[in-house]
Amino acid sequence: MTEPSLQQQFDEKVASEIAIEPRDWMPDDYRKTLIRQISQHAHSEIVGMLPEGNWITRAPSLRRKAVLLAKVQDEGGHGLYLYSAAETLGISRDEMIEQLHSGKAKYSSIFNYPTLTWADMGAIGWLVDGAAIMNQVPLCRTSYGAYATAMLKVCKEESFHQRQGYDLLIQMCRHGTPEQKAMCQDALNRWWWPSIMMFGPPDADSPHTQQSMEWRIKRFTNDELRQKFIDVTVEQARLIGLTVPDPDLKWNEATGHYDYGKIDWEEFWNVVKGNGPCNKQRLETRKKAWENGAWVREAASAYAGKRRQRQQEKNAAAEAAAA
Ligand code: BYC
Repeated sequence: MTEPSLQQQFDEKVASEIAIEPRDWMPDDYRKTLIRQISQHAHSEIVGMLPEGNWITRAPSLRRKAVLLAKVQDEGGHGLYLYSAAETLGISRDEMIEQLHSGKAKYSSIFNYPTLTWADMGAIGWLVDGAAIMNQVPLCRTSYGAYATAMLKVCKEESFHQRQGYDLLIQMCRHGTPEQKAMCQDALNRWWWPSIMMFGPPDADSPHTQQSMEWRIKRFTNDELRQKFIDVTVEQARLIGLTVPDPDLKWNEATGHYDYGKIDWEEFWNVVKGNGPCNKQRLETRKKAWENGAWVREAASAYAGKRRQRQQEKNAAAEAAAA
C-alpha cells in the first residue's frame, strides 16, 4: 500500500473516532507528538511524587498519613502506565529517563514549587489534581488507544486525590483554629497562579495545540480547560471560606464564565526553562533515586532472565517428551 492511502486511512479513523493502536500506521509527527506528551506526562507523575513525599513523615494523624502515602503510590503507578503507553510508540524507558535527567524532556511546571506547610497537601490535592482531572478526563477520549486506556484508570484515582485534598482543607477551614485557616489561605495564595499555569501557554502562544486538536490528541485547548477549571474552583473556594488571590476575578453574565486577571507568563517560562524555586533539587533527587535503584533493576532483570531460561528448558523438555 502506498503512503497517501495509509495517510487517508489514518485520517478516516481519526475522523470517525476509531482509536489508533500501536501497530497501526501513523504519521511520524503524530508519533513524535505523542511520545513528547506522554513521556512528559509520565515524568510529571514521577517528579510530582516529590513535593508530597516531603510531608509523609510529618502527616498529623495516622489516617492522613495513610491517605497521603496511598496517593503518592498512585502517582508512581500513573507514571509507570504512562511510560508503558509511550513505549508502545517505539521509545525505550531508558531513553525517556535519560531525556528527563539531561533536562531535555519537560515535566509539569507545578512541581517546581516548594511545599511549605501541611495545608499545601490540601492545596495540591484540590488544585493540582483538580487541574489534572480537568485536563485528563478529555484525554480518556484521546485518539491514541494506549494513552486513552491509561487515562481511564488514572482519572478514577485522580478523583480520590482531588477529594482528599479538598476534604483536608474543609476540615482545617471549618473546624480548625484561626491559624490553621490562615495556613489554608496562604496555601491557596501560593498555589493558585501556578495551578492555572499548568494548562500551558495561552492558545495564541501554544505551538502544538492546533495540530493536536486536528489529530484529536487534545479535545480542548489550553485556554478552554483553564476557563473550565477556574469556573468550578472559584465556587469551591467560596464554599470553604477562602479567597482566590485574584482581584480581577469577576463573574461575567454575558459569557457565563469568570473573567480573571493577567497570568504572569514570564514566571511560567522561567520555571519551564529550569529556573523555578525547586527545579534543580527535583532533578537531583530523581537522578539520585535512579542511581540508588540500579541494583534493584539489575536484580529484577537477572531474575527475569533466569525465569525465561527455566521456562525455555521446560518447553524443550516437554517437546522432547512429546516427540
Ligand atoms: N509545564 O504547545 P503547548 C499530575 C510546554 S501530573 C511544563 O501548549 P501541548 C499529578 C509544552 O510541553 C499531570 N511545560 O504544548 C502528579 C511545550 O514544550 P515542548 C501532568 C509545559 O503539549 C503528581 C510548550 O510548553 N499532566 O496530575 O500541546 C501529583 C508549548 O506548549 C507546560 C499532563 O502532563 C507545563 N505546565 O500542551 C499531583 C497532561 N505546559 O514539548 C498531580 C498531558 C506546556 O514543545 N499533557 N508546556 O518542548 C498535556 O495535556 C499537554 O502536553 C499540555 C501542553 C496541555 C500540558
